[in-house]
Amino acid sequence: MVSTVPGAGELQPPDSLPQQRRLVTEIPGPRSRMLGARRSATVARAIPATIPAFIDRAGGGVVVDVDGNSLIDMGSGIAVTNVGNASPAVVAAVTEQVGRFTHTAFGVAPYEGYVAVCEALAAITPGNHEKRSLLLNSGAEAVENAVKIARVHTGRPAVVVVEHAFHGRTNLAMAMTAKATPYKRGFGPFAPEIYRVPTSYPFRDGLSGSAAAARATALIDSLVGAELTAAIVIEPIQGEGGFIVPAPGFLAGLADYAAQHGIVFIADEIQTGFARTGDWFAIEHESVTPDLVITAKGIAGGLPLSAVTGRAEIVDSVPPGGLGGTYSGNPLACAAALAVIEQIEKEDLRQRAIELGGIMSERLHALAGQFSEIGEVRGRGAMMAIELSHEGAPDAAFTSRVAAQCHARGVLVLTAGTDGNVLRFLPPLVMPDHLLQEAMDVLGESLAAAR
Ligand code: PLZ
Repeated sequence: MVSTVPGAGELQPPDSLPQQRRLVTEIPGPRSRMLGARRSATVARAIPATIPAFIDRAGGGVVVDVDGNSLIDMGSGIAVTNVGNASPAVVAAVTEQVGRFTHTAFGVAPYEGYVAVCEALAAITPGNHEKRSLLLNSGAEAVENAVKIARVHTGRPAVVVVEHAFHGRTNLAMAMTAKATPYKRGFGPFAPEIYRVPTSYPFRDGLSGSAAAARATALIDSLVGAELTAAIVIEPIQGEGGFIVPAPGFLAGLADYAAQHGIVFIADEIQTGFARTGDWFAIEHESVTPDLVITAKGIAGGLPLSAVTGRAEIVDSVPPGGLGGTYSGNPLACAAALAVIEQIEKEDLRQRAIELGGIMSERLHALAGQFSEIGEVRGRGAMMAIELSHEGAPDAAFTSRVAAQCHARGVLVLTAGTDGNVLRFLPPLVMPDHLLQEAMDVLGESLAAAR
């Protein structure tokens, strides 16, 4: 049996991890293959598996597997470890908290950390209005709670979402998610009163933001009725759907329509939040102030935490006892979140996201000149992607081959897109330049090898 848990005496700050790509075995190596066999014998096959290597430690811009291979991390655990994996500040905060108490249930016996996270969220989310927050465990759970709040506040049933949306895997969040396979097929019946309208996808629709917004709101009028609509829920840059950056003005158009009709405008910032795009939240780029902001992922550096933050009069329309959960706002996760927020400020990681984005944008555009398969380079800050096609049609098979080539060469990349033809890049914001440059070199080699 492979032991991957070091004794306490062996713990080293992840800063000491050499920031290098280094392959000492093929991937997966022998220890990962043994763990893979144990996994197959016991773990549900429905759980996704991007790479076959099992991780032993991670930090800065690398993940190191149980065979000693050091891979460049271009995924950040799906936009979670923005401040770096096992960031020393997060480790210290969680270690301090875990020795004091691990759980009381905030709804039973409250503690300061929860309140401090809500104060921080009020300070960093868009808008100077009076705000309230509640903390939950997962992104999907926060999405569900935002919808509950919007329905109570408006007394209306309908929830409007867009094409290519991803909002989670629980029943309501799944209904709000667009892609059938693998997220929805066979899992119905789905929660009712979810309506899907077209998004703004400039690469595919060529529409201006205002034209795309007019198309969407006309459909809300004709298919749903504004007076029956509780909420419009949208990712400011669509994540799993393919890093789709809407045309400027689209989000503002939807937000204006929502404001006119008393609809709660909800930004799902789960993948885009916490400095990922160069601002605290991606919607700031469009100067739109959502009524509610949903956060998760990057909020707590890998500890499970999510939140709904928004206008006090909307959130507080739900009476006491209406929202909650046993583990929601767990004290360890709160300690981590406070450390994350402080680190983003202290290390100016918003600026760092812009720098990393600059490097990726330059390198990806150069690759687009070499590889006709790259139809578009898009994204913002340290959230960049390429969409791959063959003769104008999405090429998922090529995309998977490129990802597999990257993995074999020691660069962990993620795919995305309703059509599976997007490669996305989400480096930890603490990744050194040289690793990002090397990851881009490897991407070039992988594109050539996958042809
Ligand atoms: N909203 C915008 O990106 C999670 C999902 C991966 P949970 N995205 C990664 C997978 O295979 O399930 C996500 C998101 C946006 C909601 C969610 C859901 O967040 O924490 O996974 O529930």
